[in-house]
Amino acid sequence: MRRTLTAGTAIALMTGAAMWFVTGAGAPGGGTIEADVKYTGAAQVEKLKVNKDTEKCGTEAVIEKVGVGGNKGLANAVVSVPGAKGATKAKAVLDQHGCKFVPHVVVMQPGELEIKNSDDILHNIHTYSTANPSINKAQPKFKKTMTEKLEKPEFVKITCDVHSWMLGWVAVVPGLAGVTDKDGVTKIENVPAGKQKIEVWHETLGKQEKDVEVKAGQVTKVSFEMKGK
Ligand SMILES: [Cu+2]
Repeated sequence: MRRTLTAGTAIALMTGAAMWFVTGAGAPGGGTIEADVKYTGAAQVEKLKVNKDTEKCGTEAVIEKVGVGGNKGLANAVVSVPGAKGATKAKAVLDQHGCKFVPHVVVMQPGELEIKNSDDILHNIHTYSTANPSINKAQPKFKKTMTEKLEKPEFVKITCDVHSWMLGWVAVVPGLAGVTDKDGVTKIENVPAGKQKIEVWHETLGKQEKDVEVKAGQVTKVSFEMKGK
C-alpha cells in the first residue's frame, strides 16, 4: 500500500513538473508565441565560383534564396508582433564573416545596428532603402565595427560591392520579432496578452499575417504556409 502511494505521488509530481514547464515558458504578464512557417515549394540554392579573396571567402559561394529544412520548414522568415512594442532593446549585430552576412537576416527595433567586419579584408556596406537613408560605405579591414542608424520600419536589402554574391537583409520592425531557424521555427517571448497581429515576411516569398489571442503565461502556436511560386 505504501509503495502504491509513493508511486502515485511520484506521478503527480512529474505531471506537475511538466505542466509548470509549459505554463512557465512565458514571462509574467505576457505569453510566448511559437511560430512555425512552412513552404510548399522546393528550396532554391545558387552556387557561384569565387575567385577573389579566396583565403577568406573560400572558392564557392552558396546563396540560399529559399532555405527549406525539416518538415518543409522555411528558414530565414521574419515573424513579428507589431503591436508588442519595445521589450527588447539589445543592439542588433550584423557580421561580415567568410564573405557572408551573418546572420543572413538580422532583426532589429528601429535604432542602431552594429556592423562588424571579422574578415580582415575590405568589405563595403550598401543598403537599398526607401524609408531609411541608403548607406554606401567602405569598411576596410582595420575598421572592425561601424554603427549605423535605421530608424524607420522597413526590410532593407544589404549587399557588398566588393563581393557581388554577398547578400543580407536587415528587418527593422517596430515590435517584438524573431527569425525562423533552419526548420522554420521561432519563439517570441514576453508578448503582451490579448489580441495580437502576427506578421511573417520572407525575402522572396512576401508577407502574410494572422490574428492570434495571446494568453499570459502560455504558449500560443501559430502556423503559416508560404506558397511556392
Ligand atoms: Cu564584401
